Amino acid sequence: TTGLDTEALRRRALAALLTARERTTLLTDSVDDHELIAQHSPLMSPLVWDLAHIGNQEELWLLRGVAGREAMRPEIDGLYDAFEHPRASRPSLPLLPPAEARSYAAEVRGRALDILDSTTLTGGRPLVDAGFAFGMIAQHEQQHDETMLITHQLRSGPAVLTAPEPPRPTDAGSLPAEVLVTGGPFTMGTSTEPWALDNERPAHVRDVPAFLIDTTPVTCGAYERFIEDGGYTERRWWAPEGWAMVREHELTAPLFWHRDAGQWLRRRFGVTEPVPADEPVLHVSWYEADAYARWAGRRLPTEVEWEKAARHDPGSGRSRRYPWGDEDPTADRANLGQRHLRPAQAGAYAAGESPLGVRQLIGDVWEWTSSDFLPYPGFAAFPYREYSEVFFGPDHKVLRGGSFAVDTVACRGTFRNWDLPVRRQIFAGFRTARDL
Ligand code: AVJ
Ligand code: FE
Repeated sequence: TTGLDTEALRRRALAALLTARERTTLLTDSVDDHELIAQHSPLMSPLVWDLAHIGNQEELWLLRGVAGREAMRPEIDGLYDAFEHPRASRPSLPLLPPAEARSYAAEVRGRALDILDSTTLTGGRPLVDAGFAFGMIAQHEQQHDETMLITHQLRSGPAVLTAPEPPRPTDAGSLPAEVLVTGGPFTMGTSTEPWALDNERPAHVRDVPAFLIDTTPVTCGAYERFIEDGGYTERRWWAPEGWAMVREHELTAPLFWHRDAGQWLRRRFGVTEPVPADEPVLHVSWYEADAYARWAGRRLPTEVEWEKAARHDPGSGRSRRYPWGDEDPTADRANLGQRHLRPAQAGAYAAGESPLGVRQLIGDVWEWTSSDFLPYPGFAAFPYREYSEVFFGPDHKVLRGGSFAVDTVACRGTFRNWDLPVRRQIFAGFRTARDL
C-alpha cells in the first residue's frame, strides 16, 4: 500500500468521525437538558446515555484498544455497558449529567484525533489496518444517532427537527410491480470491503433459485388496503406469535398511526399529518410485514434474495457494492444520512436502481427479510463477540438496506441489521417476493 492510500484512509476516517459528531451534536443540542435526561419510552435509553456511551466506546476501542492508553474514568465503564443495564433501567443509573457527558465525549474525541494523526494504518495490525477501528467507531456513533432519532420520534411535544422534503419520483407510473431475478450462483457478503463489520464476512457463493421481487417497498396505500380488508382481525394471515401480539396490544395499524373522521393520520417527529399513500410504510414489526405478505399471496424475501436483488450484476455475474455499482452513495442515488426526515415516495431515486430495475433498496426504509440473523460460513467474531455473535440465532430477524436515518458510512449492499420480530419503533418497512 502506498503512502497516498494511507493519507486517503486517514482523511476518510477523519471525515466519517466529523460527520458523525455533527449529527450527534444536532440530536443532543436540539432539546433542553431535562429532555436529555428523561426517558421518552421504556424501549429507549435517555439521550444522555447514548451520548456518553458513544464516548465510552470510542475510549475503549481507539484510546485503549488502538493506543494502549489507561482508562480515563474506569468507574463509568459499567454504566455504559449495554449488556450490564437494559434500556428500561438506564434512567435510574448515576449517569453523567449532560454537561459532563458532552465534555467527556469531546475529550475522548480530541485524543482519538491525535491518535488517528500518529497511527500507521497499514502496519499489519487487524484493528488499525485500513483504519478499521476508526471506521467501526464512526459506524457505531452513526448507529446510535439513528437510535437517538428513534427516541426523537417517540418523544412527545412540538417538533424540534426539520429537513427538506425528499425528491419525488419522475417515472414511477411506468415501473413494473415486480421483476424476475434469474436463478444461479451469487456471491454474498464481502472479504474486501475495508470497514465491513464481522457479520458481513466472508464472501461466499450461494445458489439462489429464481424469484420475483417488488420493484419498490410496500406503500402506506397498499398497507391500508390490508387494514381495510380486515388484516388485523383475521388470524389466518398471522404467525402464531404475531397474532398473540396483535391481540395482546390490540394492534390495528402501524405504530404512530391513528384514525380520525374516517382518515388515517400519523405522528412524525412532533407533527400530525395524513398518512401519505405513495410513501413506503414505516414502523411495522416483522410480524406485520409477514402477515401483509401472506394476505397479498406473497412472502418476504430471504436475506440472500434481498442481497442478490441489490448486488447481482447479471451482465458480469459479479456482486456490486451497491445496486447502482461500486461508487459510494450520493444524494441522487439514495435517501440516507437524515438528509430528509421521511422516506421518499415509492419509485423515487431512479439513479439508484439496480441493473434489473429494483429501486430504493438502499435508504428510505429498513427492509425486513424472512431470515434469522445467522453467521456466514467462516464467520469470525471481530473485534468483540458482543457486536454480532451473541445475537445469532432464531430470536432476531435480519433487516437490509438502511433507512433515511442511516449514514452512508454504515450502509452497504452487504450491511446487516437485526432486531426482534415485535419491534415497531425502528424505521422499518418491507418489500415482498414470490417463487417463480
Ligand atoms: C446493529 C443496530 C442492532 O443498536 O443494537 C450499537 C448496533 N451495537 N452498539 C444496536 C450497535 C453496539 C446494534 N444494531
Ligand atoms: Fe453501542
